[in-house]
Parts: sequence; structure tokens; C-alpha cells
Amino acid sequence: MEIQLWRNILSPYELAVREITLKFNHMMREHREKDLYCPIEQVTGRVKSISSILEKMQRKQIPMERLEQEIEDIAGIRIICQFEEDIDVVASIIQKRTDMEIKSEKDYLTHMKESGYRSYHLIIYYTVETLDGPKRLQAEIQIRTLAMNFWATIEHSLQYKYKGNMPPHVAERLSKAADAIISLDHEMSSVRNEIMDAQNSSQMQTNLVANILSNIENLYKYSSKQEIMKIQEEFFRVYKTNDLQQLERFHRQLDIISEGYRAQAVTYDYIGD
Ligand code: 0O2
Repeated sequence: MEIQLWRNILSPYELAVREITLKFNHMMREHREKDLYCPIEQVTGRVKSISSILEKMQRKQIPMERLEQEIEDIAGIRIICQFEEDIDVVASIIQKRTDMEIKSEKDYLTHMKESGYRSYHLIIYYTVETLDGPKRLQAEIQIRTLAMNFWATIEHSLQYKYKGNMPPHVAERLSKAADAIISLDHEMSSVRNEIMDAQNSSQMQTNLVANILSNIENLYKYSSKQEIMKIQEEFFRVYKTNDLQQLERFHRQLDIISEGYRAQAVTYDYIGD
């Protein structure tokens, strides 16, 4: 098939990958802005390469006219979570979305593949708008932990290297490594709450500091240099204490001061009119 025809086929999938990745990235941002723990650590996406599509068509004896129905992972999204528990949370978020319709699910977590591969797969229908109108296509979403991803990436490279003829001693090592990954994920789960608390506080602190700095910046318009200097000094003092409650208190006080100046500015504006 001509390269231009491939481009025509793959172009909507490229759009889908970009849109879906953007949506999950936005979801991560929403969590951060609301000081909420985000079950998604990282999102990546790719469109399957032509050679990889051809290899799969040949292996599964898929005719050209059935390509888009039968190859479900032309568009592929990978969602990486910190903890195994997050995988279910992400899956149920996707199940509730109105822009992604679930076609099927594969649970390689409870049913680990013989290779040792673990991940949760969803095949979804997703609609993109093209010059020819809406196009409903399929995309595969793989959800896995950081540790599972580490294993799968290494194993994938070895599979590529040995092209289906993995030496038994390498396969055995990988199988042992897969067991170690299971233990690692379990260990990490046992400290999940503590890690989540720590991350929440750190996110809260980041948001607070960003708000405080933007408030101080705005105050430059209304307040005297002397007062700003005093506020800044107080901020540095509070910041150094590393105490979230003190930082929150300072943020509230600064808000009140800023509100006062804003109100004054509005009043002057009216008088000016
Ligand atoms: P890519 O794009 O290079 O990752 P299959 O017959 O296994 O090729 P099937 O039945 O359509 O495909 O789907 P399945 O088994 O759910 O696997 C789809 C994808 O899951 C694979 O894509 C891999 O990304 C991943 N995967 C499945 N099994 C393994 C495994 O044993 N090891 C690793 N590392 N990844 C796996 P592709 O097609 O390999 O392409």
C-alpha cells in the first residue's frame, strides 16, 4: 500500500492519541490544582508503526479491509500509576467517561501472562472529528504501575532482541524478576497511605506557595514598597518553619490584605469614573 494511503488511515489515530493523552494530562492537572492525590503518575501515547501493523496482520492473518476492526491497538495509550490500587481507580474513571466507550477489558493483573506480563488493558471506542466528519475508532489503554512498566519495557526489548527465541535462562531470569515486581508492588502498597499523605502535603505546599507569591506580586500594584518588604520577610520566615498550618494561616491573612486593597482599588475606580 502506498505511503499516502497509510497516512490517511493513521492520521485520525494520531489525533486520537493526542486528544486522549491531553485529556489524561488535564485530569492530572485538575487533581494537582485541587490538592487531590492523583492516581495517574504519567501518560504516554503512540500510534503503532506501519511495520508493527503489518507484522500483526501477517501473524493473525488479517486482510487489509479488516485492518481497522481487527487491530485494536493502532492507537495506544499507556497510563502509569504509582500503586497497584490506583489501577482500579483509573479504570473506573475511564468507565464513567462519556467520551470513551469500553469495548472490552483484559485483566493481566489477576491473570498474569505466561511471560510474567502484568497490566490492565481496555479497548475503547473514541470519536475524532476529521475533515470527512466524525470517525469512531478503537484505542487501547494499558494501565500499569511504575514497577510493572519497568519489567514490561525490559522484557519487550529482550523479546525484540531474541525475536521469539528467548533463551531459557533469560526467560527464567525474567520470570524471577516478574515475581520480584509483584513483591515490590505489594511492599509499596503497604506504605501507600503514608506516601499519599506526604505527597498531598507537598502538593498543598506547592499550591499555597504559588498562591502566596502571586498575591504578593499583585500587591505591588497597590501597596507601598515598605509594606511589601515586610510581607515578603514574613513569608520567608513562615516558609522556613516548614509548617503547613502556619503557611495556610499566612495565606489567609494575605488574602484578607489583598481583598482590602482590591476593594479600595474598585472604590477608587468608581470615584474616578
Ligand atoms: P507494541 O505496540 O510494540 O507494544 P498480541 O497477539 O499479544 O500481539 P493482542 O492479543 O491484540 O496482541 O493483545 P494483548 O495480548 O492484550 O497485547 C497487546 C499489547 O500488550 C502488546 O502490544 C504489548 O504492548 C503488551 N503486551 C502483551 N503481552 C506482553 C508481554 O508478554 N510482554 C510485554 N512486554 N508486553 C506485552 P504489541 O502488539 O506487542 O505492540
